[in-house]
Amino acid sequence: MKRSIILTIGLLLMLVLAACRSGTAQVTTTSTTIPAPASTVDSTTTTIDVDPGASVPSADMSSADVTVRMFQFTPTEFTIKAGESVTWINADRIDHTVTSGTPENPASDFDVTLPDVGSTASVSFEEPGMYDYFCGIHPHMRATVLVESTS
Ligand SMILES: [Cu+2]
Repeated sequence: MKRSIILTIGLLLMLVLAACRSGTAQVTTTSTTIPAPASTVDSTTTTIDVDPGASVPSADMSSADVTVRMFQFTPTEFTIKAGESVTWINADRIDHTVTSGTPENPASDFDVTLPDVGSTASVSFEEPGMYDYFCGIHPHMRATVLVESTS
């Protein structure tokens, strides 16, 4: 019986201690506002336009035969009949030229400059033949005009 009394007292003491502890314990309600994480920002609405054509909204590319864009003549081979002309349009924001021949073997048939975006130049071809040309500023830009006989 003695042992059970001690146990009971012990339990009572523990209960009292527990009651005291909970009584003195301060319940603090924290109202810290957690900012929304950055990951909730909707990144799908961000549109990156990589279309190089968008940089030239005003130039009418359809009026030209050959477009000079991204350091390339397009198409690289253009065929006309003798007496017709070829029109180039510059879709880049830098100067290009349309210079006859090749950098290694320049010709003197034509040499026109396309200053800045939207500029055009035309060359008429009277004699049938194959006319290589390049850009005098960027010699890796090369293309050809094929002039067919009218007969
Ligand atoms: Cu060029």
